[in-house]
Amino acid sequence: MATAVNKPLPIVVLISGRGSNLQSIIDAVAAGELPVEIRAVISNRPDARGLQRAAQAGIATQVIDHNSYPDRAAFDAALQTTIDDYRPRLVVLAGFMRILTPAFVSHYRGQMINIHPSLLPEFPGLNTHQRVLDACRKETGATVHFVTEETDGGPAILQTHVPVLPGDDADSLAARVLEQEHRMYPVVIRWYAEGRVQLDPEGRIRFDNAPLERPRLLDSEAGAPC
Ligand code: NHR
Ligand code: GAR
Repeated sequence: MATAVNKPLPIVVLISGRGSNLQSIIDAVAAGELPVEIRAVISNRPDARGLQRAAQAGIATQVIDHNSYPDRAAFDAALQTTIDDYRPRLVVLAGFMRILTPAFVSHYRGQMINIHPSLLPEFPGLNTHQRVLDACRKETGATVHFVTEETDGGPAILQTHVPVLPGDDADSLAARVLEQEHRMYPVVIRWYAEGRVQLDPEGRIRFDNAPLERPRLLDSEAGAPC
């Protein structure tokens, strides 16, 4: 009898720029570590470098330029139509820089995740690393969360802590956090593909069929102390 093989999870990735998080997903799929099929990469910016990364990997690309639409609702409607043509089961925001309307978010409820470069709920929004430095924090990190109406306010699935070091500027701190982001996103997408993580109807996360009281931590899973 043939061995049963689960179908890969179809996903669409939304980007606005460099696309290094997209690359970490492409690389994990290519390495056989992530049971997903990236159906398309969509950018709101025509010049996003991530579009070249996608094309290089043989993935379909689309540009929905927000400047071509009169308002957020019209942009989101066009984005939604384009995404749904690919029939994804998960939408992945990877450095996507446009706040999404409640109508769009509710269409993908429990099926859209974001990675944000701070320990949410601290430092949501833009210019994160400079604000962490200005607040003299000794620690920052990154968070993968379900997307809800509240920007960067959805329930957190996975966090990683990263030290702020003497002499850091926003660029050096961003680079240290980004290294962890590149480990985190493939892990969470795999959990989702395996059905291990989901958003329940009350807006709480279930992980391995139990309520998740606090975000998982990547380093504790790697066996590090604390
Ligand atoms: N949309 C909703 N509804 N909920 C979230 O949690 C979202 C979201 C859209 C994007 C990513 C987020 C981040 O990780 C994200 C999460 C952009 C802005 C922003 O202010 C804020 C948060 C995030 C992304 N964008 C400006 C705007 O007016 C535009 C900035 C620009 O184009 O450079 O949309 O940090
Ligand atoms: C990443 O650090 C991501 O967490 C952050 O932007 C960078 C995108 O890099 N996202 C946001 O700040 C969203 N507002 P990438 O394009 O190389 O993946």
